[in-house]
Amino acid sequence: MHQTKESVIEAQKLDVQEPSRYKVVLLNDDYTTMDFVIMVLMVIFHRTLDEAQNIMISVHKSGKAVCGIYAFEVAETKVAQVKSLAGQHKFPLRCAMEKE
Ligand code: TYC
Repeated sequence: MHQTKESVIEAQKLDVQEPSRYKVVLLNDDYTTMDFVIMVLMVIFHRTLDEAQNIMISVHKSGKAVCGIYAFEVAETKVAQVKSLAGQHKFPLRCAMEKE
């Protein structure tokens, strides 16, 4: 969110800062199957098949892509869920959060 210096000072005075939001990104690797990544995007990130396919291809081609943007604890939970599911299936899929 863009804020002017004045609006930051106003918001601080009023103590009305929006909570920070975090991008959850998936990173490419050579071993995780495309189908597994699509399943992760549908189950954990509630993406449609079409969206999941597009995000997966974007990660595959560019190295990473944003799966969703969430409040800190939600983002943390998504990252942990991806890591847990990938581990159960013995895939090296990496997932990280980045402050928006
Ligand atoms: N590059 C993988 C393959 O060719 C597919 C893949 C896509 C892996 C996205 C990870 O986050 C990822 N099987």
